[in-house]
Parts: sequence; C-alpha cells; structure tokens
Amino acid sequence: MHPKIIAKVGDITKENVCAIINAANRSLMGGGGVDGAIHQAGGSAIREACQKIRQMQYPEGLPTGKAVATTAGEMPSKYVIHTVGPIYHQCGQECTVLLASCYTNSLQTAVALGCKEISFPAISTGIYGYPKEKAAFIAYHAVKDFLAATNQELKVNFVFHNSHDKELFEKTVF
Ligand code: AR6
Repeated sequence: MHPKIIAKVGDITKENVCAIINAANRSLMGGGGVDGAIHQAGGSAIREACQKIRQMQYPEGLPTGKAVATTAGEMPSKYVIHTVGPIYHQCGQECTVLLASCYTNSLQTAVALGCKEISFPAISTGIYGYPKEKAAFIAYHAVKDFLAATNQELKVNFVFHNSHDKELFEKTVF
C-alpha cells in the first residue's frame, strides 16, 4: 500500500478531515446510501449549497465523473466534494474512465481547496452496482497515480462501511 493511502472501516460522516467525498447522483439533491447519510449528518446547508451549484453551474445536473465542493455543514470535516459515479450496467466501455475521473477530479478539487487530508467512500459500489474488486483496483490506481504526479502534500483515506469491503480492497490492491 502507498504510504499516503490508508484503508479503514467506519462511517465517513464522522471523518475529521479537510474534505469527505460524496457518492452523489447528478441531481445533487441527496439520495440513499452514503449520499443520504452525508445529507442527514451535515444538515440543510449542504442541500442549499447544492441547489446553488445546480442553478449557477449545472442546470442539467452534475455529469458523471465530475466533482464539485460544498460546505460539510454540521459534520466535523470542512468540505464535501460531491462526485457522480457511473451506473455499472449503463456505462459500457466508459466505466473505467468514468470511475477513475471521479477520483481524479475529486483529488484536484481537494488540492484546489488546500486540503491535506481527505476521505473517499467506495464510489459506485452500492446502489450503482460496480463490482467491488474492479472498483477497488481503479480507485487505488487513480489515487496512486495522482499522488505520484503532484507535489502537493495529501493523505488519502478509503473509508469502508464494513471490514469485508476493506479486506476485499486490500486484497485487490496488494
Ligand atoms: N460511510 C462509508 N461508506 C458508506 C456509508 C457511510 N456512512 N454508507 C454507505 N457506504 P452508495 P453508489 C458505502 O450506494 O453506489 C445514492 O442514492 C456502501 O457500503 O452510497 O455510488 C446516490 O444518491 C458502498 O460500498 O453509492 C446515488 O443515487 C459505498 O458506500 C446512488 O446512491 C457506495 O454506495 C449512488 O450509488
């Protein structure tokens, strides 16, 4: 494992880091899974910030693979970076590139915000159905490649909801 990358088990809404990443949908208006947990824990400030982003930047919704930042509201982290993962049964040959873009664009957004530590969930591996091993490989390599190419100081946590998912990730990337 890369020295700046850590895998752990937990609830991402409790992370005390500069930014947590949200596996959102293109509406940015909340949903189930980690998105629902983040909106619930952070409170209405997140939804209000997302509404502004929709009005000003993305009236059609946030395209898959892109990332935008808002306040984290009442959560311990400072920012939420919302990204939209690919829906596995719809993304065809673009799946890998789109999932990697979620990580790379979120990392770029975090660096632009001056973040030194951020936490990712396993984007697309829940409701969006991305096979977990495949997603782990793409996620790890996207982060590792980004860290290799930047001179910014950045620590990246992968936060899994259960130990089985964390072990699967570690087995895949080692
Ligand atoms: N902390 C860390 N990981 C979590 C948490 C949590 N609190 N809750 C769930 N996970 P999903 P997707 C894990 O479905 O597949 C939403 O409705 C979960 O175990 O949240 O990208 C959105 O609005 C899984 O491994 O995101 C979209 O419509 C991972 O987070 C859609 O779901 C991602 O699962 C996005 O689907």
